[in-house]
Amino acid sequence: MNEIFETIKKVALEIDEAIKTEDLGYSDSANSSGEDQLKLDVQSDIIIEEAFASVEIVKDLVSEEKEGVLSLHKDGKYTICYDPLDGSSLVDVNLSVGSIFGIYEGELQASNLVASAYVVYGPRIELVIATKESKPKHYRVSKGIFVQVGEIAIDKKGKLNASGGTQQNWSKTHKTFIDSLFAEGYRLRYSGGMVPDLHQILLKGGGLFSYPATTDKPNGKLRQLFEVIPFAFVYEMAGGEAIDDKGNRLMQLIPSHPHDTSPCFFGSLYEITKLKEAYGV
Ligand code: P6P
Repeated sequence: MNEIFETIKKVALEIDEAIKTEDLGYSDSANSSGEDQLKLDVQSDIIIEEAFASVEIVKDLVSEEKEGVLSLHKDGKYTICYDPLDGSSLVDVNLSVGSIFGIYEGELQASNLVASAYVVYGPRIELVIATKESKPKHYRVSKGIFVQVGEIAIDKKGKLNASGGTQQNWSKTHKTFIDSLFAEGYRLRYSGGMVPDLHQILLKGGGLFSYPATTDKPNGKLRQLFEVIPFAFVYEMAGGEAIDDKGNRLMQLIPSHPHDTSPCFFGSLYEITKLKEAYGV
């Protein structure tokens, strides 16, 4: 699997370069979720697809930016589901964005995730790789090289509250719960970029990231295979929890379509326990 991680490092540097130099305009297409595609979305997707085309252990690719499954090597072992540039619309206001990778072996479902990784493109390029062997490993680019700077362990209780979705479309239960955290002194930290928002909670003492079911998105907004499940694995391996609005572990998800979404909550033990009480699950 190390060849996959080295390829992720390679594409991260190329995508970061594209972010800094490419046209920020919109392409004339939309992705499978009906979202307008930035030229950067398409460019990042091409960078990843071309890089993995030469990695023979990769059987298939599933991209947020493409419908269906792209077959690469029939004798390959792993399927990589990825969001090439999550939050790309934030680039034109110079906020951090990211790439997310889920590495699956067998059927595309959470129980078959064998590793995940994400890259944060911000003031520094950072990479987190989660496997079953250890706490997630945290890397930072120094002079063009990814250097490990530590392992990630989330505190049992935090102070950050990243509350996603349009508030007027939240359920009363969710609104009451989120307000109860603020009443306890939690601080709002939400940029609209899943990758930096979740990275911040992991590194800054814990808390809660929530993207609930809403009236406009009753199954949530975030995609199971290449956003929700990869981060659920990172959070669980860091000692946190990751559940849906029924209290089920996100690591039990079985998508019926590659672009299925799920309500999702990622966080420290205290906040997830409090959420289960509030939701009665
Ligand atoms: P909202 C970015 O478009 C994204 O997919 C995630 O990165 C982010 O967490 C979410 O959507 C933000 O959605 O509805 O809160 O603006």
